[in-house]
Amino acid sequence: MPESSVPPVPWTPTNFLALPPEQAALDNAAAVLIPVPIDSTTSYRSGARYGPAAIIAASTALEDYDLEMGFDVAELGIHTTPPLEPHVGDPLQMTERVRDAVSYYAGIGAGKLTGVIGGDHSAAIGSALAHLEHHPELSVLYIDAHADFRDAYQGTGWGHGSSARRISEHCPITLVGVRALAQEEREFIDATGISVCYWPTPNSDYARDIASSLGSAVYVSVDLDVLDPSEMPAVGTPEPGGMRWPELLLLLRHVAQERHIVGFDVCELAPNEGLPAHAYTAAKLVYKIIAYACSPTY
Ligand SMILES: [Mn+2]
Repeated sequence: MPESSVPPVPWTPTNFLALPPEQAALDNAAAVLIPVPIDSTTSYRSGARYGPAAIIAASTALEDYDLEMGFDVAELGIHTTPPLEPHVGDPLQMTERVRDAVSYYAGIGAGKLTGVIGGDHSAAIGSALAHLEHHPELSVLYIDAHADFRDAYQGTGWGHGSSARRISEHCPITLVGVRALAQEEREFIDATGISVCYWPTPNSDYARDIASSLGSAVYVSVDLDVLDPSEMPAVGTPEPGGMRWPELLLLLRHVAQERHIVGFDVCELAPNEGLPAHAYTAAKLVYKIIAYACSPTY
């Protein structure tokens, strides 16, 4: 159909927040989102490959105005790229693909907040290492029910069970929310002095103490299974005793205020394992990270 014959009726954009072209254009966007629909390295319940599409669909129902922060998040400008094509032959090659894609957007101009929407948590490796290329002082805040510190798992060192371990080989990392790990992971973490905030924590100042463990530039990696399964059951490996929504937001807002969040990922939504509310919760988390990291007020 020739363009001139398209009727001038309203169309719904298919990007995050369903933004009109002027707010979704790359040039003016403060944030870039890259959907990474992979779940090849999932070990229990698969389906995270459907997470990015479900999060973007749910985001179209979010209010652009953020009541907590008091500004319109859409006005920041958010560019959503097409989904990255999975490489299912080799997790290392997928990691390199994610790194190449994220590095391109993270390297544009004065620096746009660049986020990955997963997909299983193996996407964190390539995304974090891409930001390290642009911020040598980077440290990583890794929020997950699991330590992801196996040297290799189910035949690969580039899957979701090894993400934090691979990242830690290149830059400082702080684990938050951990409540399930293998003995070998516990021994390695204790021996190497990796910073961990196990969950639940008796420390009421956890947000302040975690922020102070991080360097000036921070990459935030969120496995949604850090949330309690009562709030977020739509994940590959739901683990009881998790963080509550307000506890997670308190931490993220505090880190955004005290440090510079340069990139992030939100991973492991398996939408078919939950209700529409759970995709909506995941979309709201992406939205809140953008609001906190790009707030014009601090
Ligand atoms: Mn996990």
